[in-house]
Amino acid sequence: MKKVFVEDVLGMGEGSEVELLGWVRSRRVHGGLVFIDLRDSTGVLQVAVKRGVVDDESFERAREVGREAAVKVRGVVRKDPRAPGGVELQCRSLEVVGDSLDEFPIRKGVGVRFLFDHRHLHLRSPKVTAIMRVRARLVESARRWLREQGFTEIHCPTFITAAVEGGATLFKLDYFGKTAYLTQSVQFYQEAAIYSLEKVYSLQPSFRAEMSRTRRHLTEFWHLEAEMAYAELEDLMEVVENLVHAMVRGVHEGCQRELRVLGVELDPSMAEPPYPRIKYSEALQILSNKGVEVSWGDDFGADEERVLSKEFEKPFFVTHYPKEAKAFYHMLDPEDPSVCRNTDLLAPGGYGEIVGGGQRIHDYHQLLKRIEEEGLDPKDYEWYLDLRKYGSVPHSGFGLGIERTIWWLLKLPHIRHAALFPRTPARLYP
Ligand code: NSS
Repeated sequence: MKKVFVEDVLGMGEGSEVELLGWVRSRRVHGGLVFIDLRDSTGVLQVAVKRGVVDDESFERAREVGREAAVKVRGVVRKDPRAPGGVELQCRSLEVVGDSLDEFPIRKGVGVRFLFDHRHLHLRSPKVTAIMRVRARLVESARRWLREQGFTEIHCPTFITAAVEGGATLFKLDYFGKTAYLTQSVQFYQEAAIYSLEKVYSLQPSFRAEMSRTRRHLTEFWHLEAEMAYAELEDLMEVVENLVHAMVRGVHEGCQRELRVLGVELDPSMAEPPYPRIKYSEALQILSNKGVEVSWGDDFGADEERVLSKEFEKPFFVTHYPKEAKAFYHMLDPEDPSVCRNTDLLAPGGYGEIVGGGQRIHDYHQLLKRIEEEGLDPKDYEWYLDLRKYGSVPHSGFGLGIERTIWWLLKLPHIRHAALFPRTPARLYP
């Protein structure tokens, strides 16, 4: 008999005979009748095991089987309005493929810390499964869109020797007696690659040694970054808004079932371009009107971004941050060199930054000056400076946090729910 999935069974006619392989999500015994909720990668199905209908061994196995044991079930499909999904499987035989040796530790009512201590088992929950499916679809949609726009995917190193986003958040490690770090962003490697490939993107982990215990920080996150030759800030914003829209549409089209499981209503029109564009100075004004004072020159933290982004219905760009708020590589605005031609994309409704990027300094002398002004050693950035010596062109790029984006789209209580095995200052296990 051909193995079928729960999803297939839900669409089958009365009387079909099937064999399913799955796990026992729960089991209820009512005298001569045992109900098993059978879970596989596609959903949950109620299986009714009745004494007399199945052989005695199968009935005993069903009565005794532990939660999360793996089982093989043969049976007949019956429509039953009382069953979840309107369909029930009437069991003909049940075999245990892999029993549960102990009581499955995940139970209703255990706390969040317990769930993440047992993340390796928690992953079996239909909600986590749904989040991981959304994540896969989100990434797939991004890749497809970037490929269609002529971007080439590249893969960059993780061991590095100098900071991209400031020394304070570098993870330091010993590299055969030399000091090395884990990358915060592959941006500089992408900047090297645009001189041959012109439009590139990467999707790989970035690392930040940030002790911030917020709902939106991980120490390891998946970073979707892209870089384009001959692109200025305005071109970049267009790419970002169209990409985000394509990602949201992809999830909406491909994940209806998952969104239902998660109880999330996703309206792709809220991500339809164009997105509002405001300058940092205007953002300060909005914040001030809301009673939040930020001194000129300070970057926004989680609190400021929460207040600011509650004022918007769509994602929105904040541009032209003061140079002291941002990294040295940002191009200064020729009309007002106290600010950069950079942008952050903030998600509405209190979520805040999901993308950071902008136009890069492409002039050798200006870049050298900014490195020196920031007190950095030009020797550490020799190869990066070299790129400005040979046919340098205006260029721009950005980085989008995959977990941040999922956190926003699915309205998760904390970013850690968006990662299979999250890494935060307090969590390195499992
Ligand atoms: O620091 S960023 O704002 N910008 C960069 O790293 C640039 N070098 C990217 C580029 O232009 N190629 O980080 C970009 C995004 C940010 O908007 C977040 O969505 C995400 O990366 N990010 C994080 N996600 C989770 N946890 C942490 N700690 C984190 N830091 C950044």
